[in-house]
Amino acid sequence: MKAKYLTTAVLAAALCGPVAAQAENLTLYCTVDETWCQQVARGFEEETGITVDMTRKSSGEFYAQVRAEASNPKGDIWWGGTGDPHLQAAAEGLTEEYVSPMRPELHDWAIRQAEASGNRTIGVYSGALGFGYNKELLEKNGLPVPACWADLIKPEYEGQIQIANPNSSGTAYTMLATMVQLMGEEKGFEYLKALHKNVNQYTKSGSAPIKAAGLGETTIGIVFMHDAVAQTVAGFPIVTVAPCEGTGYEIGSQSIIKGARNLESAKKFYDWSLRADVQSRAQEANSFQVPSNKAAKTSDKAPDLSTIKLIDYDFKKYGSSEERKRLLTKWDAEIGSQPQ
Ligand code: S7P
Repeated sequence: MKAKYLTTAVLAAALCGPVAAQAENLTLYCTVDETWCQQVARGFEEETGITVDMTRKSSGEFYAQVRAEASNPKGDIWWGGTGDPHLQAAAEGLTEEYVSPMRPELHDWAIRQAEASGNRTIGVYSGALGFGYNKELLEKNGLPVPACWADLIKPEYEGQIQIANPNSSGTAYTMLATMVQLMGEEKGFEYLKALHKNVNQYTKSGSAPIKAAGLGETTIGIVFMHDAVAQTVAGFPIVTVAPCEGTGYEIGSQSIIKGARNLESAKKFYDWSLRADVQSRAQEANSFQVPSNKAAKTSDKAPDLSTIKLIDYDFKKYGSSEERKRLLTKWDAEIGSQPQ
């Protein structure tokens, strides 16, 4: 009888062949420029054989999506985007704790981001906020060259400026938090109200305003300086400005989503993206942020953060759930909803 069962089992194995290894997958929520998102998704896939399903959205949009999906997570890792919404997600328990073995290779600013979040996020790159202008349009419209934040609220720039909406965009939230820190809350909001008169459009994505400036659809775009440099490198007549009063900056971050279905793949991607050789390739995707791995190559086109007047940006405070919600609600009520 026993022999008969064995024979049946051997026959079944012969008919079905070896048990197929289960395919590994990763659902990647990506918040940098599309070209860089594609580069990391395909690069990781090629190196590991893990199939990557990547979607690109802005920082505030993915924060809202991760929150909405919390009871049934669909994403595994949220990679890139300004640090503030990653910190907010960490504080709200939407992301997993993870201590990467890559940490000793990283700059202190990247590790501080991890420490501020109870190890639920970590710095991948850094970049300063500023603006860029289309020098041909500026000349054509007979406008003076802007050098400071104060210039952007002058009446001659009415309708000439684009910036994103801080609810969807991490770049624009960095601008909002920067003004509050640079000028104090009252004066910062007065400044944003004055700027409102000169804004022709609040876009969804943070880098859209400088892409529009490159195409001649607006004269000035308030963006991260590396996004303005990317347009110059792509051949558009864009000049990048580090505002004379000083400026804020971002620690672009990554987080593993709480309840990730492909947790091991997410950890592999997390460690992989912190590698020096992987980060050195960002410039090939026309992305000029400063990498968090100390041995990664920073492009000579990247804005040199050591020569830019940077404020002492309080990431913990402006990435906290209460402060981010409070400032965004105030911006909606006092600026976004107001006629221009
Ligand atoms: O384009 C790169 C970059 O500026 O985009 C990220 C940004 O947060 C995503 O766009 P949103 O402003 O639309 O959220 C930055 O982290 C990154 O440097």
